[in-house]
Amino acid sequence: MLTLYDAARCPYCARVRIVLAEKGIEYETIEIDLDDRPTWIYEKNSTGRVPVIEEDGWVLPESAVIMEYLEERHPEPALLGADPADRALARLRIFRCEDFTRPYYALRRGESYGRGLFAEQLERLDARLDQRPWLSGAAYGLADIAYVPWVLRARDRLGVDLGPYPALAEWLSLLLARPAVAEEGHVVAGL
Ligand SMILES: N[C@@H](CCC(=O)N[C@@H](CS)C(=O)NCC(=O)O)C(=O)O
Repeated sequence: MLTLYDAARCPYCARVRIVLAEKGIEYETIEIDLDDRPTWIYEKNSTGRVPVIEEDGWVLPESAVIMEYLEERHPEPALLGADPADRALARLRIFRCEDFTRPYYALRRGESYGRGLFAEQLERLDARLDQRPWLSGAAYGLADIAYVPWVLRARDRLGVDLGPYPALAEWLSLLLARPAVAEEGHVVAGL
């Protein structure tokens, strides 16, 4: 049985929860209190951060690495495209996701420049999604899952209006039609 060291409010954990749900992988959750982390979590991950997964005593941190591990260990349903170019593009998007999340955190911290910087990132994402329906390439996959936790939290926790970004809003509604992502919507609603 796989164990996920998890925190409901953590968007990085959300990535892993969504992949686990998409693939129908059974797992147990150990909820970590981010305001009062147990010291033993440093034995699982030297940074003390979640998510971490554990299987038979083998531990793996880092959401992007965990997503790819789950994809390789449980290839069905596929969340990386068959075409190497699509796979590379999805990895590039995930690799550069911090360009998107840094402004999100600036906005969340209430920095004066946060709103403008995050709006720029939303515009970029919207323009991309206007050209192709998925961040992962020809089909829904890991890159979409990598971004959606922050988009959901921006909309539902920070009150960001997605109206000015129609392609992004459409992408989000397609994602929310998937039970794995809808479940994450409920998690965010309960935060
Ligand atoms: N690069 C890590 C980031 C994980 C991360 O920052 N998790 C946050 C919760 S959302 C955390 O554990 N924060 C505790 C801390 O920074 O001390 C990943 O992708 O898994």
